[in-house]
Amino acid sequence: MSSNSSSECLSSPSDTPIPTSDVVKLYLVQAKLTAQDISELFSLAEKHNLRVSKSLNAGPNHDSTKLQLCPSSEDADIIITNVRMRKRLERHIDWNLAKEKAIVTPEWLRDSVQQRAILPCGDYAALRELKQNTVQNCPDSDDDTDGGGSCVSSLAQPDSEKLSEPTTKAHYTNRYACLRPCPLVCPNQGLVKQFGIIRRSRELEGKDTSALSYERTISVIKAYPHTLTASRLAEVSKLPGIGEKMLSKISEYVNYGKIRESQTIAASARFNSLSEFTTIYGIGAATARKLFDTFGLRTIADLEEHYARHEPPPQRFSDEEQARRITTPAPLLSIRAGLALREDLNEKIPRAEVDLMHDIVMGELEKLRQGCMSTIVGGYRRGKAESNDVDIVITHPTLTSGSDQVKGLGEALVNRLYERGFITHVMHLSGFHPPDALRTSHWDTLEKALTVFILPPDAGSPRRRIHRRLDLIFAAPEAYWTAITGWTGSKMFERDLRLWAKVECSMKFDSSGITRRRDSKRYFPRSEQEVFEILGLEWIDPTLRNADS
Ligand code: 8GT
Ligand code: MN
Repeated sequence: MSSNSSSECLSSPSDTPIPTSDVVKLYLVQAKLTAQDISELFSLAEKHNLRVSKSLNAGPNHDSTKLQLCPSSEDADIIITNVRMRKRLERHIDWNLAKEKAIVTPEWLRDSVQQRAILPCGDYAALRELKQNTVQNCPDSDDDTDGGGSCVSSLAQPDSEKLSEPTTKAHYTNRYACLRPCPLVCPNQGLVKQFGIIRRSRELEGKDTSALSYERTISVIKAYPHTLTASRLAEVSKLPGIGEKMLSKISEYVNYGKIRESQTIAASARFNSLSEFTTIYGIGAATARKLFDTFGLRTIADLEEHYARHEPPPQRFSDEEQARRITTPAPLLSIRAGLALREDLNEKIPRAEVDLMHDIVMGELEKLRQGCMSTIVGGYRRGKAESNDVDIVITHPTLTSGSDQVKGLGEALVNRLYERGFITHVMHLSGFHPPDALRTSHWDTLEKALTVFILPPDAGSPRRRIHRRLDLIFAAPEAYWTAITGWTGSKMFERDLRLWAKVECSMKFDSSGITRRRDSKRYFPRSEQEVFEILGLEWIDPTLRNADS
C-alpha cells in the first residue's frame, strides 16, 4: 500500500501532543485452534504490530500502544484462547495466574486489529467465571463509549483546553457515511447494483439532487450487514435517509429480485449512449446530452466522426490558473486523443500493475529527489481488485508548504516521466477537475497532475502496452495524511467526512488539511489515525470505506 510511509519521518509544526507508546503483550493458547487460526492470529498480532489507539474513547490522556506476541503466559497482559471451560484452561494455564490476566477469545484480536483499538476485554471474555477479572485486568479498563458523543478529541484541542467528549463510534445506523463501515462487497450487492443504474441515469440526466439521494441510499445499504428479507424491511425503513420511495423500491427488490425502473433504464438506448459518451475523458453528462439531443449522435463511431470535424478549442486558463498550474511540455489530452485511447483507458488495472506503476514512478522520483514518501490511494487502497486509474500521494520530509517547492517537485516528476516516455498526456491543470469529480466544486488546493501513463516496452514479453490513467498528488509533509484520507475515497465517504467536520466539529476538512472555523487554527496530523482522532471519529479501515458501489 505504501512505500516507506512512516509517520515518524514526518516532522510537522503541529502542537498536538506526541502519543506515548507502550506495549500490550499477548499470549496465544493454541489448544482448540486450527493451524489456520493460529497462523492467522499470529500474523494479525505481528503484522499489525502498530500503534493503535488505546481505547475507542481515547480521552484527554490519549495513549497509543503496540501489540506484541510473547512466548510465556506469565509475561502476557492478555491471553487469547478458544477454550471456554475452567478445567480445560487449567491444562495450559495456572488458575491463579489466569485470574491476574485478561482472558479473551480470538475475536477480540480480530476486532481490535480491525478497529485499530484495544477493545474492552470484558466484551470478549473467554470464560464466564473470569469475566470480572478480565474486565479489571484489561490494559484499557475504561468503559465502552455511549456512542453519542460528537466531534472533539484530545488531539483536536489546543494544549490548554480540556475536553471530555469521546470518539464517536462507527455503526451502520449512523447518519454519516464516514461512520458506517462499508465492505467492498456487501450482503445486498445485487440491490446496490440496481440502485446504481438509477443513480447513474439521474446523474446523466442532470438530476443531481435525485442522484445524490440514490447515492445516499446506496451507501446506507452498503453498510447494512444483513441480507435483506421481507422481515427486515421494518428495520431498514428506520435507517438514515430511507424514505417511502426508496423503501418501496427496496421491497420490490426483496420480493422480485429486481427493480422495474432499473431494468427499463438499463435497456434504454439513451441511457446506453450517454453512459458510453461519458467514458470519454473530457465528456461530462451535460456535453453527452448535447451530443445526443442536439447533434443526434448515438454511438462512439458517431462521436469520432463528429470530433474529426468539431474538436473543441483547447482549454483556456486564467492568468491566475496559469501561474498556479503544473507546467509541462506533455500534450493535453484532447477529446480526440481521449477517443483514440478509449479502449485502453476503459480497461481495468489489476493490483499487480498498480504496484508496478507505483514502483516505476517512485524509482524515477528517487532519481530526482531521494527520500520521498508515497501511498497509493483511491480504490486500490480500499482493496479493489481492479482500478480505473492509479492515484498516488507523494511528499518529501523537507518540503515546505506555501512555497513553490511542492509544485516544483510535481513539475520535475511529471516532466521526467514525460521525457522518459512513461507519461504520454496530461489533463489536469489546477482548477480543472475530472468530469466525475461530481458537484464538489472545490476539493482542495493540493498540487496534482492527472496524466496518461504507459508502461515501458517489455523486451521479454509481446504483451500489448496499455495506456493508464495516473493521478499524482503532491503534498507538503503536514498535509500528507489528510491528502491520503481525502484521496482514499470513496466519494460518499469523503462527502460525509467533510460534512461531519463542518456540522459536528465546526472544522473544515479537505485533502490539504484540517482547520477549525472559529479561529482558523490548523491541525497537522502525523498519521491517518490522527486525522480520525482530530475529527473525533472512530477509525475505519480503508477497506471499509466502500460506500459508493
Ligand atoms: P477507481 O479509480 O477504481 O474508479 O476508484 P476511485 O479511486 O475510488 O475513484 P477516483 O475517481 O480515482 O477517486 C479517488 C478519490 O479521490 C475519490 O474517492 C474522490 O473522493 C477523490 N477525488 C477525486 N478528485 C479529487 C480532487 O480533485 N481532489 C481531492 N481531494 N479528491 C479527489 O476524484
Ligand atoms: Mn482511482
